Amino acid sequence: MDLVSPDFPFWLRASHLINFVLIGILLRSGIEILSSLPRLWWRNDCAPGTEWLRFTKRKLPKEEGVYTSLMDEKPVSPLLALPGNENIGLGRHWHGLGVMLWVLNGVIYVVLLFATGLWRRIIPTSWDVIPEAWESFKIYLGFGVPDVSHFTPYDSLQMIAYTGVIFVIAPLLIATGIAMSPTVRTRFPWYVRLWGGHQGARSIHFLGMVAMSIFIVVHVGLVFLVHPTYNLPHMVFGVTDTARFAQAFTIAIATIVVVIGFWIFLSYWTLADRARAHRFLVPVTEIGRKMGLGWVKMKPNSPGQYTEKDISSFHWTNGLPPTEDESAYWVASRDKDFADYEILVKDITTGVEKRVTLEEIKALPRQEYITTTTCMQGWSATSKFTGARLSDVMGLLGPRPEGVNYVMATSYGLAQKMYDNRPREPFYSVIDLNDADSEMTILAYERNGHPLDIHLGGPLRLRVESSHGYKMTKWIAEVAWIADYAEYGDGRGGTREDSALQAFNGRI
Ligand SMILES: Nc1nc2c(c(=O)[nH]1)N[C@H]1C(S)=C(S)[C@@H](COP(=O)(O)O)O[C@H]1N2
Ligand SMILES: [Mo]
Repeated sequence: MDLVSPDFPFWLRASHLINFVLIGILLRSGIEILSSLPRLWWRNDCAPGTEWLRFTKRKLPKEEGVYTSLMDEKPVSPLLALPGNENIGLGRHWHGLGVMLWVLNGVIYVVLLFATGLWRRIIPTSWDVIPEAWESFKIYLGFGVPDVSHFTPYDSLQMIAYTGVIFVIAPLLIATGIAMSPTVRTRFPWYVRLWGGHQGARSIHFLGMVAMSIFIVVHVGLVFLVHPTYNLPHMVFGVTDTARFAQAFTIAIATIVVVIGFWIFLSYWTLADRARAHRFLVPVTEIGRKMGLGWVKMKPNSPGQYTEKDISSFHWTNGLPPTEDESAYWVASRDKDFADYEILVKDITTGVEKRVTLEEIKALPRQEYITTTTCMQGWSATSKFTGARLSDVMGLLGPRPEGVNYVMATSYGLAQKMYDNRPREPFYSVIDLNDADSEMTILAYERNGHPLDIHLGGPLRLRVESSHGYKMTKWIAEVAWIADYAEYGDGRGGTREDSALQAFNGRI
């Protein structure tokens, strides 16, 4: 076989180490994300009892609207998850930061691999690798080790495994990760369908993670078991200098210990001051969000993208309807079938406000579409929603003055859980004008052709199709033009941002 230099150049060793650190961040934050809804489905309606895998003993009630997804969250130790202890928001930011750096590192690695010609050491160019790999595999099965002359620097089995990890599994993880974004789903529904919908993408993402984890365990194990006197100096110093084995071994073990320590440190650093972690992580991940999806404008589904056939038979819930204590008004109105229901539409920048009845909202032009809701916790459900465009409702105030930058929607209901467990405050969410003006942002009053179900926000809820569910305030009390969201709540732009430390930008 034609040999490229067996040496490992510095860039290769550096990107290998960086990859190790980042994969750990991705795996650990991935565990955090999974723990917020520890179930996996192939079906997009996520009906209770139809999951193909679950990591919780809790049985789900079959009835809709009695059990919220927040109740399904499961705490995981900070030793295992990043950051652990039910912090899905921060877990997602770590995942986002990890992905940005991992993809960057991966692209640099692949470009250099091709630029230097070193790809020839990894990517098989002859079918001979298959019988050769089979021979090596049989030797390993007999607890033997192929002769060192086979490693040039990789043997056929390694070539197949590395090519599979770099050019199949890693791209698969990226592709299925993208398929879980609500912005991508709204704009390119065919792409999400390609993966079997949101739940298919989520399940395949999980299986890719399992494959990657198995690879890591076997790979690290074999480095120490198969010709370690050659491998370790090669990995650490770039050359096969068996005389420096002891030194390389020590450095490799010390590096692994330090990296694991660093992973765990990140968890405790995050948990020590979650608001600080949010302040650090969100602006950094926002770069990726903006570059990736900030520019995408939503447009109504074209006919046929979703059909009535796609409508889910089950719809998950987050948040329960207001109780008498939370809103006596909402409860009294419900008892009258919402005949007198009204909301407040205001412009906080000028002080202008207007009471608007449900009837008036229904008299505005109807906007109707079939859409998939996703909660960033992981579930999805497809429904047809009908309502008035938010821009038409806000338009009842007249032209929008200069100085308005956001729309804030506040609920009659209270948040499920507050940061620091302080008394619960009304649920609210804030969206920017790009999303507020979208034709895919409505105040919905019907679902699947009947009045909006109580548990899904009846009689009126916000729908922001560009975003995850946490942007969609249910049981609307008030919609307002505001200049800045820093003055409301904890200043992060919504209840789930304040209390679950989600990002203001809900498009990913
Ligand atoms: N008032 C109110 N609105 C809310 C919530 C809530 O707890 N209270 N949860 C939000 C979250 S996190 C999600 S995922 C969606 C879920 O919408 P659904 O219950 O209609 O499926 O509602 C959002 N709107
Ligand atoms: Mo959610």
